Amino acid sequence: MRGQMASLGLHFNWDRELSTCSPEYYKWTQWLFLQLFRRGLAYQKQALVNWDPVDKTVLANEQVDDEGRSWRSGALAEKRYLLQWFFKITHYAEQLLSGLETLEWPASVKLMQTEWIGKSEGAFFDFQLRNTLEHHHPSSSSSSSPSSSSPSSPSSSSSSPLPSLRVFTTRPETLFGVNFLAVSPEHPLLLKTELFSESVMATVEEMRSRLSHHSTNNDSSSKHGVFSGLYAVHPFTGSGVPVYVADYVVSDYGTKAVMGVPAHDARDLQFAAEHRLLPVTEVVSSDGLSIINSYQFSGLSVEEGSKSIVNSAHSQGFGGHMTQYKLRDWLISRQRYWGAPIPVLHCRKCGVVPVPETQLPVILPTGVEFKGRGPSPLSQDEAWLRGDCGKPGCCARRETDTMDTFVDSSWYFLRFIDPHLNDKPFSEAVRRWMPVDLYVGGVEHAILHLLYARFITHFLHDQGFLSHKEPFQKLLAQGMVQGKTYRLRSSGRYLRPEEREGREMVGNEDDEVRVSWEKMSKSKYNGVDPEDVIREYGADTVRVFMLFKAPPELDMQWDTQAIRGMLRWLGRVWTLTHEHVKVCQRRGEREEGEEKEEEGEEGEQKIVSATHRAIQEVTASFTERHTFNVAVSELMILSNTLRDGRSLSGSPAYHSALETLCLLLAPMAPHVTAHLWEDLQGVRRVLGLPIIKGDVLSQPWPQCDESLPNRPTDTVEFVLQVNGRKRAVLSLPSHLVDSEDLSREVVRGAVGGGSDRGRGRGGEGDCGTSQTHCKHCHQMMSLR
Ligand code: ANZ
Repeated sequence: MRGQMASLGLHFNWDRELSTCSPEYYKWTQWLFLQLFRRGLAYQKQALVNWDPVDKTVLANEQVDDEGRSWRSGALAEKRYLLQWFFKITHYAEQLLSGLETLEWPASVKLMQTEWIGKSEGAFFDFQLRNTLEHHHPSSSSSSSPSSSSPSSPSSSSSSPLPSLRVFTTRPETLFGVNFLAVSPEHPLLLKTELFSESVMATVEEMRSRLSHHSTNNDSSSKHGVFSGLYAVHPFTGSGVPVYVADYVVSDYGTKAVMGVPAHDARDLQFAAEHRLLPVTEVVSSDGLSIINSYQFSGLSVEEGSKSIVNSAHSQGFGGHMTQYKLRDWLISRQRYWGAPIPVLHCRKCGVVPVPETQLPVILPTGVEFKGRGPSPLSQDEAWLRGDCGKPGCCARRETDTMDTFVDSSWYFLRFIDPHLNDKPFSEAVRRWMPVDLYVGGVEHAILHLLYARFITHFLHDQGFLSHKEPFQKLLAQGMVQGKTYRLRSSGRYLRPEEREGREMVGNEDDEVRVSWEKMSKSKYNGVDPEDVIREYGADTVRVFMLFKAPPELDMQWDTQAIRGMLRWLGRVWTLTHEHVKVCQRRGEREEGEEKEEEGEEGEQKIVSATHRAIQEVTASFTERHTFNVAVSELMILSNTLRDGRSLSGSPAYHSALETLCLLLAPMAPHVTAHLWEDLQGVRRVLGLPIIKGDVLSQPWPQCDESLPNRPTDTVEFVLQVNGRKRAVLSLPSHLVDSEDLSREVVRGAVGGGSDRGRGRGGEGDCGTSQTHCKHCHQMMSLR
């Protein structure tokens, strides 16, 4: 990969390279664990976790996608009970939420984090439980209901005082519509098995095992439940409502208990209908504005009523405000060889003992056997397992779980500042250099790496290690490069390149084959080896093509054909420059003083103002908007102006425009411009200009002359449709609206940067120079 980067002319400071799997690095990942452990933010608990049956390891919630699949193996995750290590990211829920406001991130990424943190403001109510086991024990069937009269007349003959049951609701105004309560099969109340009949406990067991074996995929149709035999007293009315154990109540949310309001909640209604729970009383008017059937609260608006009910419950001691977050603690245990070993010992006498900092790193054992199944490979190395907690007669064993590798990446950016420090995780200079000004990364990390890194940075800030709370001030979430895939409709099998031959002749898609654009991958045979394209078109063509093809935040469809257009454009810039150089050289030979005919003020003025517009636009594209495609199209406009004003070739204004073009293009096409710059320097003397020292990349950035006619800097988004289908959104300077330049630039974008002659559709015309008259492209364009 380094070789590929080098051939593209991408430069990194390799002195700062770090490897998160080297003991020199993970020593500090383990140090981070110990900091969290000391503050009670790293802890172990028995939990129902996501189990990846292919990778044979657990996964954090963030690592299971919407379909319930592992982010790594793609397998459907299962639920299992295991003793696991967690980081208490929930402690930072509010901070992580409010911190988002300070960040210059794409709104979509902020929204994803906001929803993942999932703040819900509501209330809790405590319902006193009554034991009516003897009197109201329903028949043993799990779908049975309490006798219809019993909910309104709970027994007062309970043998022992029972606790109250706390529910969490976001709709406190519906309190008077409650006609059952439901607890999750994991509710701690069910640990008091003496309160429940054997048949109830057997059904609960069944529910638990169903929950632990089904995939994490949420099956919304499951509403299994069993009447617990207990009743709860409505805190305001005193009437009794039956308490159910139901699997639609989630065990890791709220209080693991809900108040069922069938009139206003679809899940509750389905449950009530299945368990014949009546009556269903509406307590909010049909227009949703006011409260009805709720005693003294009837007639109040929903907002007022909701407040009064909570306040009244609060003053009477059975309710109050409550805020809940959907965010769960970060499960960091992995049963794999990769990742840093969790630095704790399990001592028979002393329990969990952290490894002292001085003994870090706890190095992964070597020579382990990888079986791909069974327990962690670390647990097979007896010698490694033996540890010493420091107490006499100790008998300790090392923790065999390793840390999720996302822990490594949640702080690496701090280490870059001084990656070879031996005695500290990161240098004091982080205070000066952090936060990262612009962080570029894929949007797939919106709720993974980007959330974890924020959490760790907030934590280190709170511990006084950092002066900033947020790691990445600005975020550019780049799109993906997609390649064309060819898939058999019948079996879904991807075709290899050699199998596709001939098929493209049949209009790219036929009865047997489906063609689409997908993320590049070896298994889909749609990857492109950068070295092949670089060899054929040159590094600069590939670089500028990639920047031009799509704004960085959009996916880009790789089309090798379209690169040719970019090669042609760079060729045009080359030709324009050399035409100018030749004119100057000829003049130099003829004799100085023999001035070239002046083209006139107007032509020159046009070139000067086009040059300054390009400076302004390209600078803004680079520094503010990151719209590199716009920067390239601006340079294309400048080159068009220079082509139209060729008669000025050899003049100082033309020279200065070419030099500026070179400087502006240099970060994108450093190799070509290095040559052009040198050639332009060669004729400076002829033009009576002083020679500039140094190569193109060591020159100062050109400055825009503000006094020249100002160009609007705003960009407008153009939706590009091809044959009625949205193909791209291009961000272009607003001054292009209604101009011929617009169609030229957009069409360039659509056909891949240039003058591909009649690609694909049988050569209907030339899209190179006069696109607006090109039949083929007109047909392709539809702007909104
Ligand atoms: C009564 C009610 C009436 C509710 C109504 C909703 C509508 P969010 O917004 O997602 O926070 N709930 C509370 N804890 C739950 C759990 N552990 N498992 C499943 N459901 C739970 O949702 C909050 C609502 O989800 C709460 O408000 C509660 O049902 C339910 F017309 O209480 B509600």
